[in-house]
Parts: sequence; structure tokens; C-alpha cells
Amino acid sequence: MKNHKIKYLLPMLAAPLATHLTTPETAQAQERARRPNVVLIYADDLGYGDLSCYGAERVSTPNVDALAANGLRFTNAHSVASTSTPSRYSLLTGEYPWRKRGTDVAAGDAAMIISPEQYTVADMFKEAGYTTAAFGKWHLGLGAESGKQDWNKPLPVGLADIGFDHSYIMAATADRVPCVFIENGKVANYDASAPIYVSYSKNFEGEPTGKDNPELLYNLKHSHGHNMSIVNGIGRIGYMKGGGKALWKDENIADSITAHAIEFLKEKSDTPFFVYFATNDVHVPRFPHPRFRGKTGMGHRGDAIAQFDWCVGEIIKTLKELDVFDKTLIILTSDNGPVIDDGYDDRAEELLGGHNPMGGLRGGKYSCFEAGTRVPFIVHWPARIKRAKERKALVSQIDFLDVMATVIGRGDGENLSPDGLKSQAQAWMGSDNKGREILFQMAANRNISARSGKWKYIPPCKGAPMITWGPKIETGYSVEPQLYRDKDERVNRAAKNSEKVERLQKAVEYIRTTPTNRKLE
Ligand code: NG6
Ligand code: CA
Repeated sequence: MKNHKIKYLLPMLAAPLATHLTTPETAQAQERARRPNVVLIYADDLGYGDLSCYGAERVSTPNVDALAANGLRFTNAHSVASTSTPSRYSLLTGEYPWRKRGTDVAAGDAAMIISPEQYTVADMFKEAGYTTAAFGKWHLGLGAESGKQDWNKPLPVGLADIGFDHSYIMAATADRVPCVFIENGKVANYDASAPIYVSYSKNFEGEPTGKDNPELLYNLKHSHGHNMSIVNGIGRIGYMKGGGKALWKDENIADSITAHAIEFLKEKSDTPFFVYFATNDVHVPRFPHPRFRGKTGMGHRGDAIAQFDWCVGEIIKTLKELDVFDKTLIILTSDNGPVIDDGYDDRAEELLGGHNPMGGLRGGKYSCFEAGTRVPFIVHWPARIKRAKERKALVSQIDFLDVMATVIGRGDGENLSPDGLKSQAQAWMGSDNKGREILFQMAANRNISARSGKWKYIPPCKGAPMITWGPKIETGYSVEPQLYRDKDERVNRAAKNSEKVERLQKAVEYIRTTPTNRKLE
């Protein structure tokens, strides 16, 4: 049981407090009317330089750009980690991933990583009377025991246990089996004639694999990894058998999650809602719907960005049709930085033609360097944010739960999550342009870097300087301490600034070993 018996306060960002003439009942009604709906649009592997409002020229993202043009566009906002599972874990719980086992990139048969006892942002909204829903990529495990799920029955533990009233999700990633959607804990469109079996250790008798049957890879070939089961002419990570009519078609994933989100919005728009809209774009295998092919001249990766923008446009259009756009807070961001070749031969590198997904930052997905976690971050809320602004504030997705609690007037100023900070609501909503004093970023090897003001510190760690399994990305791993002052992280100033190194090393040590970060606030 999660007990957060929290008093309601008037939303901090709302109009002035009710006067003595207002009865408590009407004050509460007014307060409820002011609380925004919240839609989090969470892209996958979308880089700092991948949107036209962040400088991309070879792809046009008019719908995202419109949010930025009428809201806040952040230039120093970060996911918690440079891979998906740990970033998503932290975003939903407000707890750093290093405090929890099993938060590395999860397999498709991982058990639920967030335990039902944990307090999540969905719990927070639900307690406040919101209807909550999750669509799209999950990647945080399902069911009670890893590798032991029976995909032919309702899963015993799922999103309903961590605050989501409704869910239509992919268990992990599009490149990991099982390649079916799970709706409210059960396989959607379940096909009883094709029972589903999943294994991450061995293949099922007689089933083809990308490794042994490359002739069956009619949609995409792998460049590294991704050579196990074949679904829809694409090799995957892990083995699966069955699925029949329930198997997804990669070209329809964006349409499918968008249609489900729209249906939910249409049904629930008369109650406050929280929607976690986690796209598969632009993660591999990139295989956009044919109507987006050729939109950018950058092949599937660029066209998947165009497809992502279309999804955003459909959500916006629906909110407008339902007449709730003005009172809906939309936050658009990404789970980690970009990667060009992440395991499929989709010509992403060859067709870049000058496009820089990293937006000029060093590193990329998996990395300690900035491009690993510095991501697009747009906040749009017409009822409160009246003027478009570019924001330099240092913000981290770790604060999502606490910032949302503050925005909807929950709590009495205390942080609700282990590591998030309510105080960051001012920065997220545009009234403070400084943000965090210090921010932490976890790389794929779990090394924790710290950014504070203009300084970025990467503690010494083991590991090769480049990713070893395929993607051409600088990891930032080094046995020497690294201290950078410039955005491009080229000149290591550690030797000349030993006090700064010591201070930031201490902060990293502290955050790594203590159960919460309150002291650092
Ligand atoms: C890697 C996969 C990569 C991607 C990543 C997770 C291989 C060779 N590479 O292991 O393709 O799936 O995991 O990405 O298997 S994330 O964005 O979900 O963290
Ligand atoms: Ca990702």
C-alpha cells in the first residue's frame, strides 16, 4: 500500500489564493478547474539536434515546432540516463536508477522493475482524481518473475499495480520479443490459434532466426546483433514463437499507439487525465509507415522523425477538437540521446547528409558525454505559459513526479519522491531560468557524471573509449578524471581545477551512496 496522504494546496502556479468570501467547497471546485491535464510525449532515442526547432534542417517537425513556438524550449534539459530503462524508471518514480537492481536495458521477458509498493507519478495523479494511461514503449518489465511470464494469460503484475488505469504498450522495445501489444495486462488481439512462447536463452524448435535464415529478412537486415527470431521480416533480440494475428507490423506501430491514445482522450476528456505517450520512434528497427517514406531524404531514421511529428500533431488536433488544449500541459522530451546505426542496415549514417542528431554535442546514446542525456525538452501549457521562451535552466527528468505534484497543487512543499525536487517546478514552468544547482547523468556502464553550472565532471571509470559492439559513439569512459567547461567537452580542465574535481567527485559519491538527494537541494 502506498500512503501519500497529502493535503491539497492551491496550485502554485494558479491564480491568487481564494479570498475569505469563497467557501472551501467553491475554492476546491475552482482549484480542480485550474488543474491541467498532463500529456507527456516521450520520444525514444530522439537527439538534441533531431527537431527543426532545435536546428535540424533536413527534417521538418512543424507540430513539435508549434509547441516550442508557443511554449518553453529548453536548451539544457537532461534524461537521467543515456539508455531507456534507467531513464524511464527514474522519470516515473523519481528515484535514481543506481538505487535499484535490474535497471540496465531490460530484456522483453524482465519482470516488473517498478514494484507495486513504489510510488509513481501515475499513483500521484490517480490519487489526485486523474484518469491515467500509458501508450507505446514500456521497457520496464511486466509480470511477477523474469522469464516466467505466461503471455497467453493475463499477466499477474502490470501497469495497473503502479497507478495506470489504462495501458496499451509494447513490453520492451520494437527490437525485442515479444512483438505484440499488451493492453491492460493481456496480449491485444490475442490469437488462440498461435499461443505465444518467449525465451531469451534458446530458440524454439523449427523456428527461423536472422542468423540462420537471412533470406527471410525481407524488411530490414541487421548490422549488429538482432539476429534471433524473425517477425515481420525483421530480426529481433530474443526468441519467440506464435503470436499469429497479434504480432505487430512495425510500419503500423506509430498509427496504432496514436489511435489508442486518441480513443482514450475522446473517452476521458471530461475528467482530468494524465497520458504517458511513449513513442517507438526513433528507436530501431526504424520502419516508418509508407506514407512517411522519402519525406526527409535521410531514409528510415529521418522519416521516423517525420512520423513522430505526425503523432504529436494528431494528439494536438484531438486535444483541440475536445476543447481541452488550453488546459492541457504537454511536455515533450526523449529518454536518451541519439544513435545512428543501432543494429540495422537502414542506411542512417550514409544518408545523414550533414544532419547532426547530436546537435553538435559530444558522444551519443550510451555515453557519459552530453549527447547521452541532453535532450529536447518542450513545455507547453497555454493557460499558464503565455509567452514563448528559450530556457537555459538546468533541468532533469528526475524531478518529473515532484514537479507535476507541485503543478497540480499536491503536497505541502515536501518532496514526494526519493530524489526529485519540488523546487524545480519554477524552472519547468519558465519562471526561473537557473534550475538545478547540480544534475546527475548515468551512462550505459552506470558511471555517474555531474553537471553544475558551466562545469561537467566525468569520474574515472573503466571501459573502452568507443562503444565496442557496433554504434560509432564515444563513450567518455576514461581512467582519468574529466572536467569540462565548454559545451563540446573537448578540453579536459581536471588537472588545473583539482578543487572543483574534488567537490564534484564528493557530490557524485554522496548521491551514489545515500538513499535520497535532499541534502543537495
Ligand atoms: C542494445 C541494442 C540496441 C538497443 C539498445 C537499447 C544490440 C546489439 N543493441 O543492446 O539496438 O535496443 O540495447 O536501447 O542488441 S534503449 O533505447 O531501449 O535503451
Ligand atoms: Ca531510448
